[in-house]
Amino acid sequence: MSEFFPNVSKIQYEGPDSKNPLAFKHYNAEEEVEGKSMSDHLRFGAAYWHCMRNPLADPFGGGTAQMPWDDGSDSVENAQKRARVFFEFLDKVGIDYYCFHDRDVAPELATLSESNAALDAVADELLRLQNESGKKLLWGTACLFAHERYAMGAATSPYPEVYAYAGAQVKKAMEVTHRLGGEGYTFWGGREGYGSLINTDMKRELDNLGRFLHMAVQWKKELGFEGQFYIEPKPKEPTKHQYDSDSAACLNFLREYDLLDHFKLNIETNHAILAGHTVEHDLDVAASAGALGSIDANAGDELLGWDTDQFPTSVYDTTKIMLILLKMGGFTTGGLNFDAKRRRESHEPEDLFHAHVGGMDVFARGLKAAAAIRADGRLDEFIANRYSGWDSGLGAKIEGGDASLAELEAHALGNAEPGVLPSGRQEMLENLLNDYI
Ligand code: XLS
Ligand code: NI
Ligand code: NI
Repeated sequence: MSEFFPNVSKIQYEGPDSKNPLAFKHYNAEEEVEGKSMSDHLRFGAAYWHCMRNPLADPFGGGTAQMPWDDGSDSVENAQKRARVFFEFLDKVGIDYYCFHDRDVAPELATLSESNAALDAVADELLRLQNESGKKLLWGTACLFAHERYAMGAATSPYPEVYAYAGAQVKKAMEVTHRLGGEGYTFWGGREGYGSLINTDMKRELDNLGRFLHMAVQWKKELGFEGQFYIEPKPKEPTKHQYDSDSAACLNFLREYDLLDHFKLNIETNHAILAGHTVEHDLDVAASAGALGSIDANAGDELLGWDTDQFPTSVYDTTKIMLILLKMGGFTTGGLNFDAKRRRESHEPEDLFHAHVGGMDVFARGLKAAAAIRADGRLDEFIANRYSGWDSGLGAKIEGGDASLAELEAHALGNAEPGVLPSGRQEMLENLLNDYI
């Protein structure tokens, strides 16, 4: 069998003292943390679009990525070959899951039926590769943003013909995801938003988006697809204002359109930051609503300020993410999908490995640090103490829902000023975190 990455062998765990750049120093798939293996905690996924299709272009220059296996054509054979390259990559890097868009894995051809047929043919090859390797599909999705027909939106387009095309694409992408045993299906509304309100009927667009997602729920039942639906928030880019701008906006939309029972959120680190939040904020908002489903693991660049989709490298960030995940009890259907691309300068196939190995190691460190912080217990204890006033007396009465403003007034009138409050100890707790990082 010919190898597409002849210079890279299967990545092994060599421990923290290893100097081998293509070895794990911290990610040891079988090692148990809090009674579960690292691979079960982290459920890593690789993004087909970035690994196999991203040419690494930027606004000032074309792609640099070396893809010697790719003949650049729109043929089904070329697409199937790419799938084989991808599965060799998954095998060598030790990632169990992957995610794709319909148009990453298969070409968009002259008509919808030709595109569907190509997608089916590539799905056959993906299924064969999955069966051979044991790799699994974390989630599938439809690309409803690249083609010019979607320039003004897909499920929020002013034009019903475009809406229908988007519906057809989602129907097919869900069917293929189901056929491949996908554990989830993601909706990312790349063009669902607006550039200017001056030409936009926002209420109508949102109502139509709600209808679209209800149709997807209906089709899911008909298909017998039991995977989890996700919505992925992002505040801007490509549109100026995207409807799914952050966790809170998504949750509000899902509640308003009676869809909350059917969806969870797929939170992407860099998108949360673009929304003006930390990723832990958006994760916490989703988790508090019982709707944290999956994570698109990447990082942004504070000095650039767009969706740079970099690989995660900060142990501090991954520790905070893992603290939230462990507190939630871990993923069920979701995982940590590296929705990240190499820099334009990292154009060699080998760089794909360096990028993912680093991302996996930094999450393993975050997992170990978070578990150690939880075992130490002082952070949780501090927070529990800080809010302990709510556990009895006045606090418990308020939280029990039986207090009125008149009672609060009576309490405040009958008691002295709350006085000097205990310190929030932010710096002490930040130091505690750093003790484990
Ligand atoms: C783009 C999004 C996209 C989704 C899938 O910014 O992150 O890659 O994850 O459509
Ligand atoms: Ni994403
Ligand atoms: Ni992104």
